[in-house]
Amino acid sequence: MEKPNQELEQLAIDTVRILSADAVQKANSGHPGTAMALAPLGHVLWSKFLNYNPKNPDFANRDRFILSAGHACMLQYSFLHLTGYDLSLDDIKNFRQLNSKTAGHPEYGLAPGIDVTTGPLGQGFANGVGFAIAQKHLAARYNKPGFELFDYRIYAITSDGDMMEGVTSEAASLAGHLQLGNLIYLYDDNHISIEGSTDITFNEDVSARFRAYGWHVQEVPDANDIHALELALINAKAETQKPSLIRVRSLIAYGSPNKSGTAGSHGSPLGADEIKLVKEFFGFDPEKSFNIPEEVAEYYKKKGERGIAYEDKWKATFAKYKEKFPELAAEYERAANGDLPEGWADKLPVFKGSDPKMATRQASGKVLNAIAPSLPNLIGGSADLSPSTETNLKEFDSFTSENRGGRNFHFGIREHAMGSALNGMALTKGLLPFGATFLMFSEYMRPPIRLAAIMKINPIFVYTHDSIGLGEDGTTHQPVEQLASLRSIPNLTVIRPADANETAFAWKVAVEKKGGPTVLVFTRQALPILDQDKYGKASNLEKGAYVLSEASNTHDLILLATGSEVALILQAQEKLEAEGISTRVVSMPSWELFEKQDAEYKDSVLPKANKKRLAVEMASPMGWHKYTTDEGDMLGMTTFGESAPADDLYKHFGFTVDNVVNKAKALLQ
Ligand SMILES: Cc1ncc(C[n+]2csc(CCOP(=O)(O)OP(=O)(O)O)c2C)c(N)n1
Repeated sequence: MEKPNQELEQLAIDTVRILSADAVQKANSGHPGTAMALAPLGHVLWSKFLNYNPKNPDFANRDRFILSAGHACMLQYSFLHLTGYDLSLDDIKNFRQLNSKTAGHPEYGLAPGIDVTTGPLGQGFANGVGFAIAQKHLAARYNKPGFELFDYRIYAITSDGDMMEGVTSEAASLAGHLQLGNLIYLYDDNHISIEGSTDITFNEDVSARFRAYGWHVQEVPDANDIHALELALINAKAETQKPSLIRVRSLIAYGSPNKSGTAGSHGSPLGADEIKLVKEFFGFDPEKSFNIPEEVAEYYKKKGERGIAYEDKWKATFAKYKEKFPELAAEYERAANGDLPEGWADKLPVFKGSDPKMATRQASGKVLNAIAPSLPNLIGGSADLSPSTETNLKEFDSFTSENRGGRNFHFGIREHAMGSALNGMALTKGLLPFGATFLMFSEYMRPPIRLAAIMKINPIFVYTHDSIGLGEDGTTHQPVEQLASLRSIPNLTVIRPADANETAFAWKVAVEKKGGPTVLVFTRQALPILDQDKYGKASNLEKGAYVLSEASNTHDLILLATGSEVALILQAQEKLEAEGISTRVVSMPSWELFEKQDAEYKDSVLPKANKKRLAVEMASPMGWHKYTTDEGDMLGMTTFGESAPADDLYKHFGFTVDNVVNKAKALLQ
C-alpha cells in the first residue's frame, strides 16, 4: 500500500540526507552537512521542477542544474542515482575513490547528469550566466512560432561561499543587466562556512544586493518547508524578465543532534556514533547503512522516468521542425555534433608578403570577420576591449536584453565572469564561444581557463597586447610570466602566431579544436607579413613548430622564436649569414601542438644532433630549456617591463638584431 504522499516525500527526503551522510562516512571524507540540509530542496527540484531524462543526460532541452556549492555533491549524486541515471549504489559507495564516477566535487564528463564541473566557489554561479546566455541565443536563432525547441531554464544551488566570491558579483551584475529571466538560483543561507559563523566576515544584505543587480528575490525562511520552496519556484518560473534568487534559510546537518548548525558538519564525516543518532532522529534503523526504502526508490525512479516522455515529445517537435525548417535544423544538428560547415576554412584570408605590416590582433579581426558569416555558431565578445582586441563581428548585432540573436557580447569589465560565462556557453552544444581581453588580464580569468581545460571543453580565449611590445602602458600591462604559466596548464593549447598568415591558421586550429580550450595570443604592434613564397608555409602552424627559413648550409645553430620575435630572428639569420654563420630559423607558435607531433617530425625540426639553439621570446624563459638544451640559450624577460615606447624597450631589454647575433655567436664559441 502506498503511503500518503506527504509521508512518502518526507521519507524520501530523509533517505537522501542519510544516504549522503553514509557516503561521506564511508569515504571518511567529504561534506555531509549541506547535502543533509538541502535534501528537501533537492527533492522539490528533482521530483517537481527539473526537466531531465536520466536515460539521455545530454538531452538538448533539459533544464540545466548547477551545484555551485560543489562540495555538497553527495546531494546531487544521491538524486542522480535515485532518479535513474547510470550511477549505481556502488558508485555512491565509492564516493571520492580512485576511478569512481563520484569524485570529491562534481565533474563534468565523469558522472552522467553533471552539467558542469564545480568546486571552486563562485564558478558555478557564473557558469550559469553563460548557460542562460546560451539558452537565450539558441532560442533566438532556432525557435519558431509553435516550435519552442529551446525553452529550458538554468537552476543552481549556491552557498554563502558563492555569495562571497567576487566572480559572483560580476556575473550577477551581468545577468541582471541582460535580464536573464531563465536563471533560477537557490541560495543556501545557512550562516555557516569553514571558520564558523559567517557573521565573522559576511554581514551584508544579500537580498538587497541582488535586488540592486536587477534580480527578482524571494526568501524562504525554512529549508524544510517544501510547500514554501515550491511556491517560490513557481514564482521564479513566472518571472521571465529578471533572474531569480531564492534565498533559503537552512540549518546545516539538519537532523544531527550534536553537529547541526555547526561548522564541524561542513567538511568532515559526522562520525559513526553521530550517524546512528541521525538515523534514530529520522526513524531509520541505526545499524543499516546505504538503506534506500523500496517505496523511495520507486518514487524517484518514476520521477526520472517522466523524462523519457518529455524528451520524446521534444523529439517529435524537432522532427516536424526539421520538415519545416530543414536548413536551420541541419545547421543546429551539425553544430551540436561539433561539426563545421563544409568549406568554412576556404574563407580564411591569405595575406601577401608585400602587404603593409599588420599587428596579429588586426589580422585576427580580419580573420574573424571573414569566417563569422560561414560559422553561425561562432559567438563572442570582450571585456570592454573590442576595439583594442579587434574582436567585433562587424556584420552582426550585439547580444542584448532586447536582441538575443546578437553575436557580439559586451561582457563589461568583468574578465573573470566572462571566462566563466564562456565555459557555460561552451558547455551548451551548438555554440562556439570566444572572449577577449589583454594577455595581462588573463590573470583575472585563470580559474575558468583551468576549469575549461579540466572539462575538456572548447572556448577560445583571445589575448592581445602580448608583450613589452605594447609599449607605453608600461609594467602593469606588459605580460611577462603569463605565457609560461598558461603553458603549464594541462590540456590547454596556447598559440602565439608570428604574422597575419599564421594568425589565420591559429584561428583554424582553435575553431576545429576538440577536447580542450585554446588561447590565442596576438600582438598590439604591427609585424611584417612573412612571404609565403620565400619562407615555410604558415599552414605548418598546425604542427606547432616548423622550419621557417632553412640554413643555406648545414646549420651551425637553430634560432627559435614565437610571435613577434620571429621577424627579429629572421633578420638575425641574414646578418649571421653575412658573417658566414649558417642558421636555421624555426617558428614555434605552439609548444602543445608541437608536442603532439611524432618523434620523426620533431627531430626534423629540432634535430637531436644539433643542440646549439637560441630561443627568443619577450616573456619568461621558464620552460624553454627543454627546447634550447644545455648547449643553447634563451633571450627572454627576467624582470618586469617598463613604461616607454616599444622601440626603446626592445633596446633596453636586448631584443635587437645585434643582441641576437651576439648571443648566437657566443653560443658557437
Ligand atoms: C574559490 C574557493 N575558495 C575556497 C574553497 C574552499 N571551501 C570549500 S567549502 C568552503 C566554505 C563554504 O561555505 P559555504 O559556501 O557556506 O558552504 P556550506 O558551509 O554552507 O556548505 C570553502 C572555503 C573553495 N572550494 N573554492
